[in-house]
Amino acid sequence: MRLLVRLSVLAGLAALVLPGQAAASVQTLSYTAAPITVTRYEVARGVQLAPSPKVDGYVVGMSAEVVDVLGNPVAIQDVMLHHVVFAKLGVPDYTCSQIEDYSGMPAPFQAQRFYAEGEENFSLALPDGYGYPNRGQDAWGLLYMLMNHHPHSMVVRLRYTVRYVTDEPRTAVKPVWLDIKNCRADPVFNVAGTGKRGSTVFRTAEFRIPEGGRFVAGGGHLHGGGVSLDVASTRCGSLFTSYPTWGLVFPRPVLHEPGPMHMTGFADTGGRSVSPGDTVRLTARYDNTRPHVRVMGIVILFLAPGSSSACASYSSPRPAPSVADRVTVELLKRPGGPVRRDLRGTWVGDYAFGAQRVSLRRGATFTWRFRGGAEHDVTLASGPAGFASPSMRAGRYTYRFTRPGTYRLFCSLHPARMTQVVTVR
Ligand SMILES: [Cu+2]
Repeated sequence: MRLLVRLSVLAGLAALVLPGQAAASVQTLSYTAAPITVTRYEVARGVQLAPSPKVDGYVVGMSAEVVDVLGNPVAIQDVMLHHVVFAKLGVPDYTCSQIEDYSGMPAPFQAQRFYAEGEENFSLALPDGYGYPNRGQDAWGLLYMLMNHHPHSMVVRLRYTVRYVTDEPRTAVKPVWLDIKNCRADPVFNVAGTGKRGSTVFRTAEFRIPEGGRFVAGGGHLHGGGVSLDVASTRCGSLFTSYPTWGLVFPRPVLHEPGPMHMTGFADTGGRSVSPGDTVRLTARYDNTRPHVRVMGIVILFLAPGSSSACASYSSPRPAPSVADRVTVELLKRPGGPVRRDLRGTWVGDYAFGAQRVSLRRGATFTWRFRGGAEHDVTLASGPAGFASPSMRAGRYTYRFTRPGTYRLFCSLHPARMTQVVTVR
């Protein structure tokens, strides 16, 4: 929901876009969004208007990257693209518009998510004959999250390529975004990582699709520790499974657990059948032998509405086995001050934790009270069990420490400034 609210801010600005010119059939259009400053070792999040094709046509492919002010690509070792989400402003999102409290929301609170990318470098390529319809007067917004791995600030821009068809009829597709919260919250969860060797955990979310047709393309997004993402329907079983490939060369210091360098997708002219009223179930599976915090499970599918065909056995090839680097997320700042024994809680203010060194008995409950102007969170960097609070300005978050050991904690948005260590004895 937060994503939609943020994008809605842009809807009022949509009138600023300028008309362009018509051109030949399949074009490769390149756009660059406004500069973004990412401060040292920190995360930049925000929304921007995204320049878009100014004639009617169809989007048939898309990709995005981070560039510097001169237009040169920026390596992940410098500034990492956590994610960017593109949405069409003022148009209802396919999934969100099905939830009960959505129709009552004012029109600006509507934006249709149609493309997203992260560390896995997903590029959209619809199969021949299909396209995502776009009108010249449509306005796009983008929501970004970037992370700077350097001890100095950097200014970067998002550059994206749109493959666009203008004078050729295409079968229109609708983007269907599925995640483990399906519009009810930020799609983030935490894996404790306390299971036996080889154990996994999964989260599911179900969506009742209001119309039939065929999914003709899709891609997935998992974080570090991800095993698979599956989309299945009650009628046909598995429609698509996305698998990660590991091996990103990651910068030091490690500020978060590396994500996959690739996730498998599909593009399938024949499509994968759904019927009106089918329950589509998303399952995000993660390793449970180590903690994995603030992880996601997202699939974006492209639906060609129409009559549904018979079920088939849909293939989702697994990539060659690969292994992720076992990294330990470091604390960039050593927690200071006296060790406070058996505290019940502390405050989280702007760029500091109240008590930075805490010793607790096993089984103790601890509460963080958030206050201040900026959003913060408490997130496990390393320790016996994974947990993290939502990012928030106000409110409280409570966790019960049931496993002894040393919990190194930080604010995932300000890892160089906000750290805490909790020793559980
Ligand atoms: Cu913070």
